[in-house]
Amino acid sequence: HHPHRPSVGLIGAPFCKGQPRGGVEGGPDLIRGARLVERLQAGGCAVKDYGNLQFEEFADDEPVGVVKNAKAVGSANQRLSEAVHAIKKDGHTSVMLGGDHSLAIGSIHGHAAAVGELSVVWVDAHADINTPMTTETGNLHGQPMSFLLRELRSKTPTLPNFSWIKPCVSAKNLVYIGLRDVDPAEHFILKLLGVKAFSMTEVDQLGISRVMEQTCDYLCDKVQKPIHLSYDVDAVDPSVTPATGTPVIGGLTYREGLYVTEYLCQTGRLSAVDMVEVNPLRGQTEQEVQSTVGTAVDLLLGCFGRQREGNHAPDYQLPLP
Ligand code: 4U7
Ligand code: MN
Ligand code: MN
Ligand code: MN
Repeated sequence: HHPHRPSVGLIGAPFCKGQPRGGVEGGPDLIRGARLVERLQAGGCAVKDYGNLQFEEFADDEPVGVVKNAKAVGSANQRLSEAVHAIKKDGHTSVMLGGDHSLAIGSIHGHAAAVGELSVVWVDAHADINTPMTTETGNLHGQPMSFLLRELRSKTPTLPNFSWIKPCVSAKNLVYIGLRDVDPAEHFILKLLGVKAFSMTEVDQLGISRVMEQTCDYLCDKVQKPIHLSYDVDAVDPSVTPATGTPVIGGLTYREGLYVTEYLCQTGRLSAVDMVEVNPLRGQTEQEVQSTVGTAVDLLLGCFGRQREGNHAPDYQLPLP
């Protein structure tokens, strides 16, 4: 492989209990089926596939207030956290294929356990920062950031199987891109903590290139922290990624979505990536599923050096006549 390209450690998390719709557990195998590994390798990346995690089932997973499936979500994320920790210790850039976005708890936790202080770029139509006290749906895929932020420690109860979680992200090290469906309590939290957020309004105002410039100016202080990119495919417009559980009109174009990944790649600090919320059962047609999965793969290739202008290996030699 090209020595300047990072090696990728791939982990599948076929998990759906952070939300009510079946199908999202099919994400990892579908994305692999679109030849992700082969295409990363063709681009010069070494890839180690750690396979799919298996998760414990709980017969007695009663709601805690309105919050659903806490035991299953807590346990799945503990396993994922250990897996991502191991992938980082093995020296790879971690790629977690979801599964629903509750999995960011384990992925970010395991990443932080391995590397220490990190920055999080959260690309999503949603802020996923409800606490178990503010959530209206009870779905844990709308809450992962509330368990990870140090500043929210005193605002989140300890759910069953969540006691292992240590909040490990500071509000000043978090940036949102693509927001357009934020609950009132979430909006309050973002303002309270002063979280940097580029909603679709800022994307319209500034254009995606200045959004990425400002994102990196904001995160890239003197200490060069590793970046965790948590990419929910519903950040991209549903005309491009329709096969997802909570589509919201007015999202990133394919080109804006891809630009985010290309820009973060060239910082050289991308250390872990989540690609979540691909749900084949939410596509109306085979074409809708293919468009969603194909976009997820393209976004991952963008994270690992694929350029739209083209690429060639450093040792490329023109064939002679
Ligand atoms: B996703 C929601 F109420 N905010 O809390 C909630 F609108 O991972 C949606 O970003 C959460 O897809 C969406 O359930 C979670 C709702
Ligand atoms: Mn999300
Ligand atoms: Mn979302
Ligand atoms: Mn969703």
